[in-house]
Amino acid sequence: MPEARRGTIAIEQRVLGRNDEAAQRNRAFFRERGVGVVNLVSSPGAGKTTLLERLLGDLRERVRMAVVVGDLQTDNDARRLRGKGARVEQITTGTVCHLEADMVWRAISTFDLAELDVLIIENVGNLVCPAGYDLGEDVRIAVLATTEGEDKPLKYPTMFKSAHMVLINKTDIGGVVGFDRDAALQSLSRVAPQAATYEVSARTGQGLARFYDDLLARLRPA
Ligand SMILES: Nc1nc2c(ncn2[C@@H]2O[C@H](COP(=O)(O)OP(=O)(O)O)[C@@H](O)[C@H]2O)c(=O)[nH]1
Ligand SMILES: [Mg+2]
Repeated sequence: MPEARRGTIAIEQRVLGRNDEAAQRNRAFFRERGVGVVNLVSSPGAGKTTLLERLLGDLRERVRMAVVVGDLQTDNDARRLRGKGARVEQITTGTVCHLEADMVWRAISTFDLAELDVLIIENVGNLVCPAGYDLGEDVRIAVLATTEGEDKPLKYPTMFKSAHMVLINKTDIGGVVGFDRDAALQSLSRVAPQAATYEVSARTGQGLARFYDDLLARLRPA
């Protein structure tokens, strides 16, 4: 292997190692305080914010929630999510294509965790970078929209392999865009057999009730 490439790999490993340490600190901190943490990942536009807009309303009587949302620029998503009873903090990453454990740590530094059951982190839209960055979450949810095509789990396996739950979103328009449901389910069972899969529409709410129950069960083990 060329010297320069070896050097790059060594730096990447150091960065990931530092992030893993910060993620372990986050995880211990949240566990001690009884806060369940979700890391929501997908490509841009798969429907993460739309899902959260609905979820915050649907679950507000059952759990006390807060959201940290990451984007390269703008606080558009935070503005969309405010006013639903949950505290919302936006992280703008500039040029960084994923959230890191330390960014989450800083974003929640003024949160009163005693008033919280669940923290949901909407990661930067990207099917590649966020996969390697543990944030200290309990549950990683990957969203795959029907509009992206059924082969994405095969093309971006690392993200799906690391997910506990996968949402196939935009099922309301799957027919129109020619989404091959069987092929998608097959891709997922090959690449991510560990993940529980849900077919949903964040637009209509279809399929979300079972997802909500399973998510809360994972976050608050009896
Ligand atoms: N038809 C349909 N559109 C959706 C659904 N979920 C999200 N969208 C649309 O997809 C676009 C991107 O959604 P957004 O929530 O911003 O995606 P994000 O980038 O993953 O946060 C918006 O125009 C949403 O209205 C869905 O279930 N069905
Ligand atoms: Mg969003």
